[in-house]
Amino acid sequence: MDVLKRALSCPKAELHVHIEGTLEPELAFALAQRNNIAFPHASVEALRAAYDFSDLQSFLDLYYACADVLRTEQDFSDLMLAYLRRAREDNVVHAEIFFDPQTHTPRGVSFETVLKGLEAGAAIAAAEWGMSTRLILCFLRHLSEEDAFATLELALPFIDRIHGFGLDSSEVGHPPSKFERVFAKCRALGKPVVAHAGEEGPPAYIVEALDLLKVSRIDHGVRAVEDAALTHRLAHDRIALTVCPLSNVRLCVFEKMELHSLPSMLAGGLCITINSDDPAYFGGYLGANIRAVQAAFAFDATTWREFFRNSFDASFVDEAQKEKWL
Ligand code: ES4
Ligand code: ZN
Repeated sequence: MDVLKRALSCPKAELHVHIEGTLEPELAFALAQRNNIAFPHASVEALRAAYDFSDLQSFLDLYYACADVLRTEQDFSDLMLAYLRRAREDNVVHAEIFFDPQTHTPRGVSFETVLKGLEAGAAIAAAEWGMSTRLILCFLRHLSEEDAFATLELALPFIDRIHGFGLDSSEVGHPPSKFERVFAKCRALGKPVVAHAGEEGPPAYIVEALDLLKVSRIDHGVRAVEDAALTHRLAHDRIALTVCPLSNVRLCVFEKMELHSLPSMLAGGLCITINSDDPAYFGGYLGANIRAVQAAFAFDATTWREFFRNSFDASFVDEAQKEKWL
């Protein structure tokens, strides 16, 4: 079997996927109709044609607007189940999935509705296909510290059902330091924390995420290689980086896949995992990311094995479960 086929068929974990970013245009239109919402796009094709982004913000504007069709527990359940059904085709056996409560609660959709719906979809995938999932609550960094604290309060009644916390949305101008106190509280609850850093933001934001937020993984981190001391530190401490190659190209972090920093990251000895981020918006799920990376870099079988081993190793499941997968 060739390297690509083996990489695609290998069991793997996905550690960086936003559930709201798995909303396919077809489902968005179906939910708009079901919920009697006037959706501001003429057709599925017209919506897809709008997926032409110039940077992170141009994507986020559309991503938050589309999320408005998600209203009921059933909607969130359908969204989760659709993602897991699709991820399974790429041999994902475990997924640690981000959700953004602040995208929903200001619209009058309760925290409980979001959480229960996502859990219902995940429960079906667990029963039907044996898929394993964890939910990671992400704070929107363009909003205030106060807003993040209020969201954490909303989560407290359900805290046993939330595995960890993350930080996403517009990076530049919203450094990790803004959320130092929020993350201290999350860690005091005994939860692992992660943060998007070094996607569009500078390597200094990765340093802040490590030093101030005390994250156990860095989401993206593709700009880490601009700082040799940071690269050495990440490699030495085996901090996993959840890299999302198609996302980085679609959001113009790199002009084309051939210019992605993955080879430099590998040369720097970094612990890399490959992920899909917002697969409905960026041209594909994990399998498509693997194909695009392989077309650009033709990595060998050992490198791919290492990426998938890293995905289990860096996951938040207990050691006994890891042993079964590794
Ligand atoms: C995101 Cl690609 C990306 N970056 C930051 N925040 C996000 N939320 C959803 N996708
Ligand atoms: Zn992301």
